[in-house]
Amino acid sequence: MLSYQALEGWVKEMAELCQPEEIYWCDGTEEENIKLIKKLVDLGKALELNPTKRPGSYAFFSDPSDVARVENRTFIASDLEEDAGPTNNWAEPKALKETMKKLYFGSMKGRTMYVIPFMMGPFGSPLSKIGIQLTDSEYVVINMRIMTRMGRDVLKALETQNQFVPCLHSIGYPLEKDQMDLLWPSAPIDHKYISHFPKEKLIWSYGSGYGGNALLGKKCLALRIASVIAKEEGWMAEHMLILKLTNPEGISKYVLAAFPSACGKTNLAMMVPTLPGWKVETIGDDIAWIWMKDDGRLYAINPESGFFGVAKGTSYQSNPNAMMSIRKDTIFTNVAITDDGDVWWEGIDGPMPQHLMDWKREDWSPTKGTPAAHPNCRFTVSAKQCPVLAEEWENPEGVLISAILVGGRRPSTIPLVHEALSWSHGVFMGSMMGSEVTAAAISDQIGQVRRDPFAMLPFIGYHVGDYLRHWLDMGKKSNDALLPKIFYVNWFRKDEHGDFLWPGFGHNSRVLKWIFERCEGTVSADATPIGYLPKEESIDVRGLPMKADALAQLLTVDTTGWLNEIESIKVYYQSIGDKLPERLKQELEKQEQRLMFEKEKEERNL
Ligand code: OXD
Ligand code: MN
Repeated sequence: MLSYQALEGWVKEMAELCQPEEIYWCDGTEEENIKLIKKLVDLGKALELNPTKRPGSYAFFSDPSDVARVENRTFIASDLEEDAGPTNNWAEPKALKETMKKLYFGSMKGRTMYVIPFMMGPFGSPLSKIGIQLTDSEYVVINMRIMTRMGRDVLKALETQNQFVPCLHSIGYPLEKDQMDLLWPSAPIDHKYISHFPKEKLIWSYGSGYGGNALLGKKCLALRIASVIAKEEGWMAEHMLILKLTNPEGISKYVLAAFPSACGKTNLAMMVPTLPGWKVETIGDDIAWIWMKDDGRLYAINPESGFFGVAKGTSYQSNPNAMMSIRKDTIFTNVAITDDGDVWWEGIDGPMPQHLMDWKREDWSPTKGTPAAHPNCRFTVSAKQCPVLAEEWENPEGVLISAILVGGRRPSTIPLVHEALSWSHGVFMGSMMGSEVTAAAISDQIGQVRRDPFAMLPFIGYHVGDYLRHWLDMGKKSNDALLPKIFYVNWFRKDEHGDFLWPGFGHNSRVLKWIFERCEGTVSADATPIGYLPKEESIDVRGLPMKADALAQLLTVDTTGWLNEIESIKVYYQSIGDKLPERLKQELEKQEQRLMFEKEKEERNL
């Protein structure tokens, strides 16, 4: 981090390196935003959508080589390789800086360097952090304005807060005199670097203009660098949604949920419950910063101020509140465009159009055989546009967390929901969570589980073993009665024909109800070898489109499947190496013993 006094010197030094034509300090105002958007439209980089259909909204189309986060070009440059651990790409900090300096040298020629002061977290929160991003991309500026609190007020806050995380970003496409610009300039893949320097708390990103590679407040600052700061300072930066759940009596509880990317965090955060009288409101859909107060309880804030959601699959059926959020003043990236100037993507409501402009800006019709929208197409929208945003979403003091959900896509073995026996058993659950690989593309991994501890695999800024120890240490500072209960949920279990057993979406409220009641202590559960499971009668399935024995299947403990799972977790734990906490090995052994005991019982009863 740097101090306020160092700000001007750092900007000057980086400008000398990148050699922009001019430097512009962003104030975050509406006028500034309009000016930048006009520039992008005039250059043909942004397309204004039909204002009668989607007012104040614009579409961008990226280069086909720059469409997603690039995990293999993402680096943790800790002094020692062992501090980055087996799940990160490590680079030696000095050498990485030398390589990147060569790339940055003159990389902003012919462009403006924008200085973006931004705050992650509500103003006045003890956890909020200031970042300053330098970028040569107007697209990044207008997105950062939505995703973070950006502008003049942040510079004011910096005077007292004093410290900021310096974030340097260049798309890596300088313009020599008279050189024509591209619609989406970026650098070739082997020149892209998304680099983190954990000791200095510094971010250097080069060569990509897309999403988490370029909007540096999100994954780079709020997860990778924040996870390092959090470990040092004794709090947690997690890849989690935050939701507020209110029962028919008007009692509210706050819930965190960690699911791997593209497993429905945004849908759950904005869910419309199908259970009468229950209400879900949103605090955040992607990241939570969590800390323990003197009362020994955990509180959380959402460091972001907008949603950078996957558009594909979003519809009034899957997520009506997201659809209502994006009716106006939204930035769309890599979606398709209808003939009347609106947006379209696979999975959106309504009949398939016969003609579109696809995300590559080419003519498209259903016979073309390619997706019209990119699978990772996105919307960027202010949280304030979400119709179910909780009124306390910006409370600097955070919200009191009652439950933490972990989960992923698991067609077999894992039941619909089970509750951890203790905090450390819950950390065990989070450590082994993940999704089964089903996409034919990665054929050698089909059926295998890609373990994604607490959905943080690509986002932990240090060694995964130390990260899991930090989770256990957080628990040691309090006691289980005060800590949130941890639950493993799996909406994706399938029957023997490959059909989903659980209808999902708004019906997930029926599982949330059981979780709520467990936190209240008003519903009992069955103690099983893997944790507490609901009794069948505790999950309200009235009116659900489900087969007769589906709930029983969803709530069985598949002892043999679980014993295989234990073997697979052992292999995965070995890959973490010596830093894996002993306590987690013990949790694994205890679970294995409970399962073996159960298996013997089953065999005796046969
Ligand atoms: C995201 C991700 O974009 O997790 O939120 O990839
Ligand atoms: Mn995410």
